[in-house]
Amino acid sequence: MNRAIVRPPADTFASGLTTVRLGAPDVAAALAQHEKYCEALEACGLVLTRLPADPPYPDSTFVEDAAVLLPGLAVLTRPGAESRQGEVEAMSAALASFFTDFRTIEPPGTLDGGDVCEVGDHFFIGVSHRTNDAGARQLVEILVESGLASTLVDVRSTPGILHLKSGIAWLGENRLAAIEALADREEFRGHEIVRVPAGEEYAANCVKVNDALLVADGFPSIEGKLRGLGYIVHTLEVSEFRKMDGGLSCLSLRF
Ligand code: CIR
Repeated sequence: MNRAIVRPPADTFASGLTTVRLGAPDVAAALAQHEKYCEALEACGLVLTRLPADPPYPDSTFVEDAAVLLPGLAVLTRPGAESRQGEVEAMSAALASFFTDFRTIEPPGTLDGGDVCEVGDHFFIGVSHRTNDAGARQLVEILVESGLASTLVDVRSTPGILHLKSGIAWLGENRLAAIEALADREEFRGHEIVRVPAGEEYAANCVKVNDALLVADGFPSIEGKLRGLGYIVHTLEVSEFRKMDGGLSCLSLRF
């Protein structure tokens, strides 16, 4: 992985979608947190494409949801929230600098990138309140064409998570971080699970970038557990994005 696409929050950020009741985000603080996030990605060796803020789309800083990037192939999603579907056009234009081969998720399918968890050459695809069965199955077909296998994971009745990756993250090799509500799921059998302690669920959305692991700041148990496993952990404050149901992975498309 050597590149990432990011987009800062727009001044309309606070009017985006949210289900958590943590109050309105402070846009200036969100911008500062976003800048630190970008610097951390750069420190991990990534070259960033920094897209401009996109005020008509308050959730557009969560770039991960608009595309799924595979080796040599970009899949343009069809976000499950109608207010976000227009984000894909600008992402398609940005990706045209790096990809020539594109596929799209077509109606009635919906799919958010936040529901797609790459685990080496296997993919877990969350069926959620954003990604429907039709969208997930379209992605399965696209992955098959690329010689990649996948497993659907229905998270619609898992409380407290918007997307699959709100609750699990790939930590490299055969290892996943997972919240308790997902840790024992049949779909993950055969993987080593690092259980995210109750009360620290938000930190399950961590991001492995080359040798480093980006983890949300303020979750000392899971941070200690991950350091104990030998990870080089960089903690980042993302409180303002949390207020809008977003986490570390959603803020970049890495490839
Ligand atoms: C939304 O509800 O769509 C945004 N407020 C948050 C999206 C977070 N994205 C992600 O977890 N991949």
